[in-house]
Amino acid sequence: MNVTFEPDADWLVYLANPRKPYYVLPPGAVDAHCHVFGPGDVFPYAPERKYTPVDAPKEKLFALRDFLGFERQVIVQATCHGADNRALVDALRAAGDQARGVATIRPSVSRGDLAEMHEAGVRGVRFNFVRRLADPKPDDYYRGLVDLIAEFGWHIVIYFEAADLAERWDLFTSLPTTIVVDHMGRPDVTQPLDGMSFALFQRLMREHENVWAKLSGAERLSKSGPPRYDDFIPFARHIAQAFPDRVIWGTDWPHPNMKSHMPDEGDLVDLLPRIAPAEELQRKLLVDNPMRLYWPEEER
Ligand code: 0GY
Repeated sequence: MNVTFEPDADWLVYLANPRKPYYVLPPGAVDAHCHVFGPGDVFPYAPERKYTPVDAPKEKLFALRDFLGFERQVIVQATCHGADNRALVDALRAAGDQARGVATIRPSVSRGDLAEMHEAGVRGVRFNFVRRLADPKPDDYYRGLVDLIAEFGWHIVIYFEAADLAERWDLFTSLPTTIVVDHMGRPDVTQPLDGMSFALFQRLMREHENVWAKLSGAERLSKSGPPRYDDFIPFARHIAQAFPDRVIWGTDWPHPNMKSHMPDEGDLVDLLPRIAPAEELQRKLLVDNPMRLYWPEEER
């Protein structure tokens, strides 16, 4: 029997008709952070989820890709699906070579499941330390998962609150793969760029060449708000200029758990030339870097 899910009462739904961005994306641009939700009656939301969204199916995601001018997408397993990656795998199979994925796994995952996900286009796992999204586990739990993915050459995406970086420092700095930090480690953008918290994140990147940053999340982190998200820009630009070969960017569609407003993806894409003013930097952020990580030469 199919189950119907009632979305959270305060759930904000993605815009049906975002505006066309003024900024023209470079050929081959990759949206390196987006999600699919359900549909819940086909791919049920996980019993342990912390929120129930409005469905955001693959067809809408692909239409947004084409509308904005992206060529490829990296679809990241959302916590509302727990470690049931069926909706992700379904979207990856439908997108073919135009998408890669980042999964969530548990220690009980079988080698066969991992191989199937790899074949569908999964190239990484996500460790989520944000308490309102997932229950945190001891470091050894994550180390066990690292062993499981080793033979597939997958990398690790980590999502955490800035305040929690110090506590997980030893774990993060001992992970053996490329590490991609979601939304730049969620800095408090009302603080100065050289404030203690963001300084620690910059140290993480400076001292560990395997650490990359996703310069996404303007709509989540900004206090000044849309459409320009002015307070977010210096943080993203600073990281882009300091680590031009280790930054990627994504829309974060369909923007789970937004409470203040629902962003227009046209506005988000138009932040890109402000984050990366030079054309060469834009190409690295949007094409060269995500391609190296998700579509390496040997797979093209
Ligand atoms: C994001 C951010 C959030 C949610 C998730 O997987 C998720 O549920 O990542 C959030 O609520 O901050 O990147 O989508």
